[in-house]
Amino acid sequence: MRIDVVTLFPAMVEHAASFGVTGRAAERGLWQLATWNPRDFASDSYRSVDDRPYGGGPGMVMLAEPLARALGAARKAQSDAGMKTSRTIYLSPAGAPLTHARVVELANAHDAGIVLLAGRYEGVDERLLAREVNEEIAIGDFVVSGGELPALMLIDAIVRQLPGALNDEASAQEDSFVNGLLDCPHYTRPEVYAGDAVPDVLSSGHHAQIRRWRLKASLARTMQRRPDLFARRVLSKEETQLVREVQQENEAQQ
Ligand code: 4HQ
Repeated sequence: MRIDVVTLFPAMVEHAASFGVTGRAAERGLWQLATWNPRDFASDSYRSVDDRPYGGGPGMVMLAEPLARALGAARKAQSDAGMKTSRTIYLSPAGAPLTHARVVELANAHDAGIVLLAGRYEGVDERLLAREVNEEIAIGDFVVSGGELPALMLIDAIVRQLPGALNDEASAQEDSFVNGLLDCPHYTRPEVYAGDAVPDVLSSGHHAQIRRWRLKASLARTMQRRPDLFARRVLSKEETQLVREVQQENEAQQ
């Protein structure tokens, strides 16, 4: 997997990606990162990358031309490295909300290069987006100061899905969202913390009961905290029974 990022802050992206799961996965050769600074593709002696918005208003807009040249260089580098295709993604609050399903699709297309455009200021000239961008992705309904952190979040979510990226392959399969449910609660030592004991079943060694307890806890949490996710979930026979138990326990509590 190869990911190229067009950014005014290449060191921010490279440094952040060098830690933890993404850093180790790069050392293992599972993915490669390259960054491209639009400032290096500016055409005037000030190396301008932004200008005032037509129509007036606050803030600045990123110029199309330096971005087009930076994106072109990124795609050429991917092609020279043997990638058959490149897909350009702009990180933007106006994009399609990122989902685990989209992350898995992008991670599975390992032979297609990914080019991420991280904008600053008020955004990017719309004509550049229309000509050069295949897809806009939002990491949430809130605004941050640049596309670098959203790009890093997308990178991290993709890279942790690559086979061999996690030391325990099972952990990627049990996380929140993987089966359309929130993850269950986790506990470690000590067995009693601040007067609170770990649920008995988790120390029982009874694997079937532990699995059932965790599934039930995931269902209960998802119903409580993410009714939108829960409504879309098709329940198995076992899950229907567990949901009934959760509802009975909740009614007994009222
Ligand atoms: N920005 N999801 C504005 C975001 C964002 C988001 C990135 C801020 C683009 C120009 N990106 N720049 N939310 O807030 O992806």
